[in-house]
Amino acid sequence: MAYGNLASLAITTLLLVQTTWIEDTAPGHRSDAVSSSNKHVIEITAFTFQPGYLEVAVGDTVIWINRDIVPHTATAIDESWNVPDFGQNKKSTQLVVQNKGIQPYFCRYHPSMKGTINAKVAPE
Ligand SMILES: [Cu+2]
Repeated sequence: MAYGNLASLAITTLLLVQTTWIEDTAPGHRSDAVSSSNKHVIEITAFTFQPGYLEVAVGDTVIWINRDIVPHTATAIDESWNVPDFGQNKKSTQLVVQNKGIQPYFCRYHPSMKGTINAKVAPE
């Protein structure tokens, strides 16, 4: 009986050690998970998307922030997606990238404003 209690105490201690070890390594796993669905910010200043070319992964979120005093849009040239009118210093509606491939876009109000998103499939 006494031996049995000792054995269960030893097992409990072992489990505690194992739990601690898992907690120590968990933050690394969490940051890996975050990096598989990144957020990207494109700022608009002086009628220019910055950066004008952005590589993302499918499932990533792209946020446009307008630093100009006039409204802009971000609209796929093939119309497959559209981030509608967003005013000064306002974050756009967040776009979650659904399609892979090179996706040129423009501003509906200022068609000379152009940018490109290149969406790749995220590695497993
Ligand atoms: Cu514009």
